[in-house]
Amino acid sequence: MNDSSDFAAPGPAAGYARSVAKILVLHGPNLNLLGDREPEVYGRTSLADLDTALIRQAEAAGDTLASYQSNAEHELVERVQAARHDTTAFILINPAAFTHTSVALRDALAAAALPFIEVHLSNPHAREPFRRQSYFSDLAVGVVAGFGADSYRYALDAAVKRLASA
Ligand code: CA2
Repeated sequence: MNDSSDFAAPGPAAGYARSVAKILVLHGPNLNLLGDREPEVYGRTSLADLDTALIRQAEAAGDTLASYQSNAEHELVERVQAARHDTTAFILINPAAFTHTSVALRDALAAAALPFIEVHLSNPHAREPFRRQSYFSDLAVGVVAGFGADSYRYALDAAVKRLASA
């Protein structure tokens, strides 16, 4: 489990007419290894550096962002359940291997009824056939895949825009 600091204080862009939105980023199993193993597939950015960049990006847009990584399915389910009650407005999730296996995490997101974007570093459709099945894509607002760490950046940009127009 790897919890970022609680929702950070709003950045300089805060104070505009719309309210500050809380965005939660969830990282699934083995993503704690980012930057350390298989850089040819998953890139050289560490999870800590990725989260720091996302927090800065969210704050620059006047929102706040917290992240959570776990290798355990039930911990991710519990974090999604908690998001129902902690004023999270939007979720970015890379379910990692649970993308292709987890009905439990899918059900948790459906029950939370919070908008979410499914994010992948690699393009699962260009890999082994078993990665083409996702338990999340049909519930997601959108899917961003194949751009390495930039996949998260693009997804956060889309989330911020959607929250601003909500
Ligand atoms: O491309 C993605 O983001 C994936 O969600 C990554 C998962 C994989 O099972 C999905 O099919 C696609 C695997 C995450 C493993 O993360 C590692 C990171 C660094 C080194 C080794 C594994």
